[in-house]
Amino acid sequence: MNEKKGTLKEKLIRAKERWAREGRLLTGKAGDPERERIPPGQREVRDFPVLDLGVVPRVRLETWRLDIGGHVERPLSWSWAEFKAQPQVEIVSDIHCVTAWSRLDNRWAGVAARHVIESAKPKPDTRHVILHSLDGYTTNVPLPVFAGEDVLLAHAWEGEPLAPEHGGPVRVVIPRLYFWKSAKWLARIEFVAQDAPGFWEVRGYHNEGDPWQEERYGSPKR
Ligand SMILES: Nc1nc2c(c(=O)[nH]1)N[C@H]1C(S)=C(S)[C@@H](COP(=O)(O)O)O[C@H]1N2
Ligand SMILES: [Mo]
Repeated sequence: MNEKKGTLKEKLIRAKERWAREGRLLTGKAGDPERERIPPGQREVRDFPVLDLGVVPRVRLETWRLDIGGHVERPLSWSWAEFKAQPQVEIVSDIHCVTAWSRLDNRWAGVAARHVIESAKPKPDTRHVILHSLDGYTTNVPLPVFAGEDVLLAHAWEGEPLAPEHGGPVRVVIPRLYFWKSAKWLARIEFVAQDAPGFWEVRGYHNEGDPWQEERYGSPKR
C-alpha cells in the first residue's frame, strides 16, 4: 500500500472509531421488522455506496480459492469452478449500513450459507463463524445467524458478476445484520467454539450488529 492510501485508511478508521465513541446516529428506539421496512436512524438510498478500507484486492479467478475450516468435521477448499458447481440460489434482501444508508431489494445470486454448513459439518459446540477477507478484514457472526436462510455467499448482484469494489468475486451477504458483517473478497470461513471480535468489533462496533435493535456500537474490546 502506498503512503497516501495508508494515511487515508488511518483517517477513515479514526473517524469511525470516533463515531462509535460519540454514539453518532443513535435514536434510542428499537424498530419492528414486521411493521417497518427501514430500521431506526436509517435512510433509504437508491445508489450503491462503496465502503471499505480503500484497498481493492486484485483477484484472479484462476487462483481464487475459498477455504472452509476450523471447528468442522469436513474442511473444504473450493476453486472457482467448484464454488460455481455448488447449488445456486437467488435472494432479494435489504442492506442496512451502520453509516445510516439502507438500500432495499438487492437481488443476489450465489451459494447459501446453509449449504456451506451442511457440507463442512461444524462440530456440535461450534458457536461462531469468523469471516476472513483478502484485504485482511475479519468479522464475526453467531452460527445461528450465519445459518439463516437468507445468508448467501454472493457472486452476482442484479444479474451481473459482483463488481470488485463491492467484494467480487465472492462476498458474504447477511441481511439481518448491519452491512459491515457482510465480508467482501471472502477468502476463508472459520467455524469456532470461542467468539473472536473482528476488525470493526474491536474498534467500538457492536459484537452482534442487529439494525432493528440499533446495535451500532459496543464497548471497546482492546
Ligand atoms: N473485506 C472487507 N469487507 C467489508 C469491508 C471491508 O473493508 N473489507 N467493509 C464493510 C463495511 S463497513 C460495509 S458498510 C460493507 C460495504 O459494502 P459495499 O462497499 O459493497 O457497499 O462492506 C463490509 N465488508
Ligand atoms: Mo460500514
